[in-house]
Amino acid sequence: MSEIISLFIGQSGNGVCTEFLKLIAEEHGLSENGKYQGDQGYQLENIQTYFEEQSSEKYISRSINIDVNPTPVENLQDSKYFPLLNQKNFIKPDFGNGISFAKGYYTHGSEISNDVENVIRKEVEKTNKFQGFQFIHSIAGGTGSGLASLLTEKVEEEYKKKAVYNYTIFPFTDPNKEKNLLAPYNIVLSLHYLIELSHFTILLDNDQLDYLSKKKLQIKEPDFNNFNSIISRCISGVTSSMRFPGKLNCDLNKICHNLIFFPRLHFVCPSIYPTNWLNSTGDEYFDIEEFTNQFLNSENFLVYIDPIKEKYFTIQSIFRGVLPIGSIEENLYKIQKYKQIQSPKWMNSNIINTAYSQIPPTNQNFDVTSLSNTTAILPKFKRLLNNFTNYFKKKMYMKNFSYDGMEEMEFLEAEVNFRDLIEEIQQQKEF
Ligand SMILES: Nc1nc2c(ncn2[C@@H]2O[C@H](COP(=O)(O)OP(=O)(O)OP(=O)(O)O)[C@@H](O)[C@H]2O)c(=O)[nH]1
Ligand SMILES: [Mg+2]
Repeated sequence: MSEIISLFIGQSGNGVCTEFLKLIAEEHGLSENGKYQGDQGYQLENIQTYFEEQSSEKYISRSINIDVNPTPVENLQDSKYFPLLNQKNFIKPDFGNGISFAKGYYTHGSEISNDVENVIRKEVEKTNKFQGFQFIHSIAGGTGSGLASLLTEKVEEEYKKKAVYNYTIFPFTDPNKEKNLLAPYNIVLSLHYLIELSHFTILLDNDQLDYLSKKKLQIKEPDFNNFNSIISRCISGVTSSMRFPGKLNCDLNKICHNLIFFPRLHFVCPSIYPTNWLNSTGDEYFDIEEFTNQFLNSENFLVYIDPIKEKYFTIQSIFRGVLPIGSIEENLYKIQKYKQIQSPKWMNSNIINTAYSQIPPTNQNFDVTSLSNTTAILPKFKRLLNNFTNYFKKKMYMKNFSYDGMEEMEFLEAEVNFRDLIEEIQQQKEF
């Protein structure tokens, strides 16, 4: 039993919270009021991962909900599963939106970080075998960028050796769909912190979530709830093998160990399959080869990438359901042997790690969530750096940051650090 504390930050983070809670409550057999009503022993075995038992078979989630504009946290009340949230862990002062990284990190951060740290400490004290923190946030706005960076820094300092990982949402590429003009700065300033502090960062983007909702889930006009339910399925998939019985189970530290060779190169691209799960139980036609190849298919990624000519450092795949493990392993072996995926020359031949949970997601027979550490992220990173540099060389909107005490030097450092990271990944691609 090892517990994970979730920090949902800003509008996006709290948006994901609703969908995530619904999903994991169902998986563990909890009613809307947190009462256990399931009938499968495995549901309770590791329920402690995300839930605390308050009284006999009554549970509450290990979550902390934070925003400086109280509306997203207050909107959680609309969720059927609201009673499962710990309202003592709501931090929702009314400062208006953050907008800039500087407000989130400095101005609002200094006002509320003590309160948040106290709440975190109390949550950690209630654990027996604490494994780490999962942050869920976007990095386009001020709160999800600045405040989430500050809190990532605080927990990394205080809880050394515990896993610190971030589910990080990138905005739409189309500037007309992104209301926050400061997003190009907020994104790179956050990445500067995530490079140094996050143990692994799982990249998500709204362009690709929109694509998946339309093409795979056949939703004509998807909204954030649809995006957030896809994200939640990924989070649940990542931790499924530590929550449910199976083979080769792995906890967060093991996933991190399997995926990350160079501490700075920890930005991983998630994929899930089947991605059309709303319309299918996934059992109409099951071809093991087709199934195991799916993590190479760019259509199943939750971040827009084109992995075809790219290199993979490592892949962690977590399979769910009663599956022919021998055939899967054999097929993965063939994929590597016949070089269907390329990796840097220094890598050993086995770059795909697997974990198996016998329990599939609710209403589904099988599923696989994969995390790929790949150079395919380069075009996206280069574009983000370019957007930042275009702004910065003209010193656009700098007053929004200097007003909250941020100096130009910090922008320069962030730019250099992010450029270095891109070069480090590029070098690996050429190896
Ligand atoms: N996937 C997803 N994206 C969202 C959601 N809500 C907002 N976004 C996107 O996230 C970005 C803005 O981030 P927000 O989470 O609204 O910002 P914030 O962290 O609250 O920061 P401030 O409001 O500036 O203080 C924009 O690109 C939005 O399109 C959501 O529920 N899910
Ligand atoms: Mg906000």
